[in-house]
Amino acid sequence: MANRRNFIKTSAFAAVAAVTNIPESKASSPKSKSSVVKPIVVSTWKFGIKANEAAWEILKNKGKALDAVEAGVMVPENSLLERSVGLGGRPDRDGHVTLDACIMDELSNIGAVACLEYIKHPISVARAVMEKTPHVMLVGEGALQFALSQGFPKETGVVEESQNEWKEWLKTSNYKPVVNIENHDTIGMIAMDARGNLSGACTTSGMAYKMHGRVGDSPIIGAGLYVDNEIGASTATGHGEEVIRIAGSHLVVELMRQGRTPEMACKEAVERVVKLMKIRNKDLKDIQVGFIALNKNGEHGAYCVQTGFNYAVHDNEGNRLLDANSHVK
Ligand code: SD4
Repeated sequence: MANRRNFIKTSAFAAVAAVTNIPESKASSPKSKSSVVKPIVVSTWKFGIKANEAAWEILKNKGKALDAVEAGVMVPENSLLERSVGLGGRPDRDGHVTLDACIMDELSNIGAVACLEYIKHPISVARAVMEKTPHVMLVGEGALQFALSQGFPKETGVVEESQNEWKEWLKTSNYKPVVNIENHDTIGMIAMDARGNLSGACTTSGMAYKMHGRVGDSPIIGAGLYVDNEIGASTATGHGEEVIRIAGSHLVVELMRQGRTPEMACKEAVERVVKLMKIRNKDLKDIQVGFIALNKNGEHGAYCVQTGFNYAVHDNEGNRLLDANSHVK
C-alpha cells in the first residue's frame, strides 16, 4: 500500500514536472515519510556551525523548529566579536549600530524588528512582536520602547573595535560594501523539527556604514526569510537591496512549490538578481547575494552570485560546512 501511495505521489509529481517544464532530474520529488531527513537545520556562513549546534540541542530532543532557530541565531547575536550580527556589528554612517531581524513559524506567524538599537537579541524582540502584539513589525524607537517594556535590557551602543573601524571609515566616508566581508554576514537559519514543521529566523546588523534608518532585506518577510510549511523555507544574505527587489526568499519557496530542488530554486532566484543588475546597468562584481533553502523532504541547497558563500547543515549525520555553487565561477 505504501508503495502504491508513493507511486501515485511520484506519478503526480512527474505530471507537474512535465507541465512546468522542469527536467525531472532537476526537480524535487516527494519522498516517503521514512526517507524524509529530519530533524535538520541549515544556516548561512561559517558561524552557522556554532549556531546550528545550539539549534540542534533543541531539535534532537524533539523540540520545536521555532525554538531551535531562535536559540541558534542567538549565538552570533550574543558574540560581540561578530562584526555583522548583533551589537558587535559595524555601525551606520552616523555611528549607530542598528539591528534588523525577523522570525516565521509553521503557521505563518511572523514578527520583525528593524533599525533597533541597544538590544542584544533582536530575534527575541521579533518573536515578542509576533507573539505579543497585533502587528508584524516594529521599527526604530518604537521597537526599542517595546523591547524595554518586555524586559529586554538596554545595552551600550557600539563596541570599541567597531567604533575605531568606523572612525577610520569616516576619513573617506565612501559607502562601498565589501563582498563577503570577512566571509561571514547575516545569519539566516531554517529548520525542520522531528514533527516535520518548518520555521526560520534571520538577524543582522546590516550593511556597514549604511545611511541611518536604512533597512535591508533581513527583517522583511518574503525578502530575507520565508517559510511555507507545505513546501519549504528559504533565507538570504548579501546586498539586501537586490534581495528585496526580487522578493528573494519568497521567490525561492515558490520555485520549490513548482518542483525545483532547493539548489535549483536558489539558482533561479540568483539568476534573476543577475538579470536585473544587467538590465539596470549595474556592475555585478560589486554585489553578493546568497540564498539557502530547505524543502519538506529535508533536502537543502544554496546558490550565490560570487564565490565564497558557504552554509552549515546539521542533521543526524552531523554538522558540516558546505560551499555554495555560484553564478560567477
Ligand atoms: C543587509 N542582507 O542588511 C543584509 C546584510 C548582509 O551580506 O547579509 N550582508 O542587506
